[in-house]
Amino acid sequence: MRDAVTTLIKTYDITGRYLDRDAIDDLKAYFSSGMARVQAASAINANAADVVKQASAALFEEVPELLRPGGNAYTTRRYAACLRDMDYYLRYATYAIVAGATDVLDERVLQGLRETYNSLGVPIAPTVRGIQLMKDAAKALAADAGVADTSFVDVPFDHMTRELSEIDV
Ligand SMILES: CCC1=C(C)/C(=C/C2=NC(=C\c3[nH]c(/C=C4\NC(=O)[C@H](C)[C@H]4CC)c(C)c3CCC(=O)O)/C(CCC(=O)O)=C2C)NC1=O
Repeated sequence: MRDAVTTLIKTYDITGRYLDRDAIDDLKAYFSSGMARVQAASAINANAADVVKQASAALFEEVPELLRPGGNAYTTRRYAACLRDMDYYLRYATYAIVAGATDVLDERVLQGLRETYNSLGVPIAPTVRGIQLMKDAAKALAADAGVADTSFVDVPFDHMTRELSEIDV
């Protein structure tokens, strides 16, 4: 599991190079956005339960058949599994925000996930929709916490969306 700094160092170490101007620019960007990353993650953490609750409620309103007999989130057990998955996506997104890298998502969340979902019949499109709804909520929370440019908050959510659905967002 790597963050923005260790990823950069690894890249340069492989070829035995000193950090060049590009690397220094990347490092400056990472460190200068550090407080904003921590602020955003902290605002999301403090409201995580609400984010999951509201995003899932909005998702089930948009796709009500998920909760009906035959739907993948039908039965208490599967409903709970769905909310738990949403919570995983949100929590790991906050780790990736702090790390400034999506490595943690590839390693801990996305590996084998599509296959698992496909074998259990968990539909990808509404899952992706749920992730995007949480992204909107997370951005709003970061903005409320005083983060001026919240575009970095998009990155982990869009990464999970892209990897899950293999489509461009
Ligand atoms: C930390 C990394 C991690 C992830 C991401 C993860 C996901 C994950 N979600 C699962 C199931 C599931 N995931 C869902 C999710 C949904 N169903 C829907 O209709 C909705 C679209 C969606 C919620 C938004 C459901 C319902 C199940 C249970 C499916 C079943 O057992 O039939 C399973 C199968 C095993 C289990 O039930 O626990 C895994 C491994 N597990 C992990 O350890």
